[in-house]
Parts: sequence; structure tokens; C-alpha cells
Amino acid sequence: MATPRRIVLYHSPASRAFTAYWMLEELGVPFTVETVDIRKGDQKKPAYLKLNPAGKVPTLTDGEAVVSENPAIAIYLADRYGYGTLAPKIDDIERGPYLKWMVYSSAVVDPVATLHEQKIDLPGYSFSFGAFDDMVRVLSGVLKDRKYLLGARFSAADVVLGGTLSRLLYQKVLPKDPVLLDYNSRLTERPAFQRASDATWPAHLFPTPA
Ligand SMILES: N[C@@H](CCC(=O)N[C@@H](CS)C(=O)NCC(=O)O)C(=O)O
Repeated sequence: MATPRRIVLYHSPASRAFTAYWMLEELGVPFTVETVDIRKGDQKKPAYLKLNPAGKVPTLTDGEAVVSENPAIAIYLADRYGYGTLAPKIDDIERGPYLKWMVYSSAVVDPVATLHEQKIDLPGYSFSFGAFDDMVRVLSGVLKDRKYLLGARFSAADVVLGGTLSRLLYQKVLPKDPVLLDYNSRLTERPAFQRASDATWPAHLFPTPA
């Protein structure tokens, strides 16, 4: 494992930044948190836009290195601090699927589910992220006979997909597919998930919907 530089996570409570927080907890590396409160508009302030011109959380700095976008943060951290454990090595046959699920989580699952939540269901053929029902079928299919995305082995791809899935199940955007619910239970039982959840998704502020 590389020696950690000074890692700072720019984060807002109850947001997609949960995924990066969970990733850091899985790795057990020391880090500090800078709160960028998206509900107060902190993400659009000039100092933050210098780090992440998209004006979104999360962003992570590791010494001089600056990374944003959850899958990129997870790949960066896993390669640097969990190479061979949370990240399959470059010549590992699972490296390809690992990267595929990272990208699929962000490029397909998140946008198509967010649109679905807004009651917008576009025809899959014309859009790069495809149709909502196809996304649910793909995930349920891959997870049907396996514990994690890569089989028995938990990886950073589960953090990226799981961070999105747990939020979508919590917000009742996804159907109660038993395969997805079981997978989510396995992930939410992890001590690192629970530490991240306790720290970033305070139940008294953001109660579980009835
Ligand atoms: N593609 C980004 C999405 C990040 C994102 O959507 N962040 C939201 C919070 S959940 C945000 O910062 N919203 C504030 C805004 O858009 O002004 C990632 O995966 O990191």
C-alpha cells in the first residue's frame, strides 16, 4: 500500500458523496472531511469550483492529486491503497469486469434511475444508458448467483454500485427485486458501510421514508 498523503474528502451530508466516504472507510486510510453543503450552495463557490468545475460533490484530494466522480475516486483509491484486495490487479482476469461495473454504475444505473424517479422512461434504443427495466434486469441477472459483482470477492466496484443501489432502494426508486435486496443487505451489514452511513446520513436529519 502506498503511504497516504493528506487525504481530504469534500463532502455533503445525505448525498452521493456517501460512496467516496464508504470507500475510504473500507480502506481504513486516515482522512479528513471538508463539508461542502450542497443545500447552502457551497458547491458553486469559486474556491470549490477550482477543485471541481462541475460544482458537485464528492471531490477528493490526496496531497496534490485532485479526483472527482465517484467511480474515478474509487478506482484511484483502490489502486493506490487497496491494489490486489479491493482492486483486482492489472493482469487479473477480473480487472475488465471490475472496470465495466464501475462505469456501468455511473453511466447507466444512476442516470436511468434518476430519470425514472422523475417519471421519465425513455426508449432504451436511443439513449446510451438504455431503459430502466433493462438496467434492473442486468443487475439482477449478474447478482443472481453470486455474493458480489466479482463473485465471492468484494471489491471497490461493489462500493460504487452499492452506494448507488442503497440510495435508490432507500428512496424507493428501484423495485423490490429479491436479488437486489439481498445484495444490498450484504453490503449494508458491512461495518465500513455502517460507519459511513452513521457519519454522513444522519437519521435524525434524513429519516428513512415510510
Ligand atoms: N457523477 C457524479 C455525481 C455527483 C452528484 O450528483 N452530486 C450531487 C449530490 S448527490 C451534487 O453535488 N449536487 C449539487 C449540484 O448539482 O449543485 C459522481 O458520481 O460523483
